[in-house]
Amino acid sequence: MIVIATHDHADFDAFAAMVAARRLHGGGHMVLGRPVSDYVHAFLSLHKEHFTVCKESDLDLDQVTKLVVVDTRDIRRLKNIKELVKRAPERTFDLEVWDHHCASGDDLVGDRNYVEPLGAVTTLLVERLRAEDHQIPEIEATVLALGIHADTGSLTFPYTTPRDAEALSWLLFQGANLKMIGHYLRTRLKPAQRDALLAVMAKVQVQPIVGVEIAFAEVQLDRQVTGLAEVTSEALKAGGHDALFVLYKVRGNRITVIGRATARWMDIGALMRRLGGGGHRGAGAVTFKAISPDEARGRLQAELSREPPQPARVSDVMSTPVETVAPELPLTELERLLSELGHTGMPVVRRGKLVGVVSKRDVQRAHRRGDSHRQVRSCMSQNVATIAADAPLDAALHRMVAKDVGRLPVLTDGKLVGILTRTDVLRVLYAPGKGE
Ligand SMILES: [Mn+2]
Repeated sequence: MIVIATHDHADFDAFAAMVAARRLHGGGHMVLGRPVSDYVHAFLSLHKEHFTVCKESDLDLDQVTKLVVVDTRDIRRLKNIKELVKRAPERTFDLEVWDHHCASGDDLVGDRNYVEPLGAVTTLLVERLRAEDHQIPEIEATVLALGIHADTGSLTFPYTTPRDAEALSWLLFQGANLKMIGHYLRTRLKPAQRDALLAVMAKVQVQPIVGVEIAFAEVQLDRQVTGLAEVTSEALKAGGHDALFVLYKVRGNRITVIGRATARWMDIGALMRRLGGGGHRGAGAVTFKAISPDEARGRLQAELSREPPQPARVSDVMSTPVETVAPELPLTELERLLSELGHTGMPVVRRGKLVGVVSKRDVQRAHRRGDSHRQVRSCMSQNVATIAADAPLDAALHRMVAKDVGRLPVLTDGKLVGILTRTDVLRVLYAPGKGE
């Protein structure tokens, strides 16, 4: 008897990997611990005939000849097969592990271990199905595609690999149903979650901390609502904040703080662990007992100021020292200088003070007007958008887009200390794992 299992709270990647393992092995009992994610639950209740699942207690464990564990190998996440895990060290069955997570201190080691850092573990199993020339029925191809979509954010999360995209493409060739994929990927809030979302949105206050804007909300709920993590992410998405912390007060004096961040310079999980909770980089939570909202907020604020967010700053990225020109420089000289330095524009400085910016385009315009014999000051822009050296890079990016300029002179105490160009910003935006 083959048993296929995954971690508790199975998500689509976990479930899809089980379905793929079942096909690879030509059958098997899929063990699914309760609860599973809402989306997997909704999918399963409609597709019961296709995917029979069971509990460990339904099985005669002495009959197990092979155990396939997918999407985790961390023993602590396998409580739903704790008897089999207990037998693993002196097992009489074959053990196969498929995973895409980093090693933890408490890992199962199988007879065969397929572990690669892909966006979705389903990808790894799909590659094997493809290599073995399996034909996948439409419903199964749809589940497998959902697994890859779910764990890669539809191929947009930073750790997505070209192999995830290739596996997804193969599943479409196999007939994965896009209408059904779209249906199960859409976030659908339950009425109680919608009410909570409205309450959060109404209470959001944005507070600048070390120059970045972090949003807070304090919400009183009249009953227990499940899925507040989802509510918090929807509020973050709708508000467009870098990070959002919601203090949910339910009954008595329990307060659950849920944090979510889109900015990579915030590590919500680390912050929540310091407060006694948990989570990962983008999301985390902590529950306080016997505490007032003011106290809870105070602890959160204290922790935030003890280890403040570290966004990239203008001074980390700007070009310095900066080459400048005087307003009296003839345009012909400026042109020569620009092409020699390979710049498309330069700040104009008189007696140490920034008085304008002049660009190649300004010079070309002067040419067309027949003004090329004149000086820099005749065609420079005087109303110059600038940025402070300690401003977050994000603020500089917004200013560049809002003013539609390609360079921002960087000032400290009114003194020109550098220049930030589109090229500087793009270099950071395209760098893996850095910046915003
Ligand atoms: Mn996964």
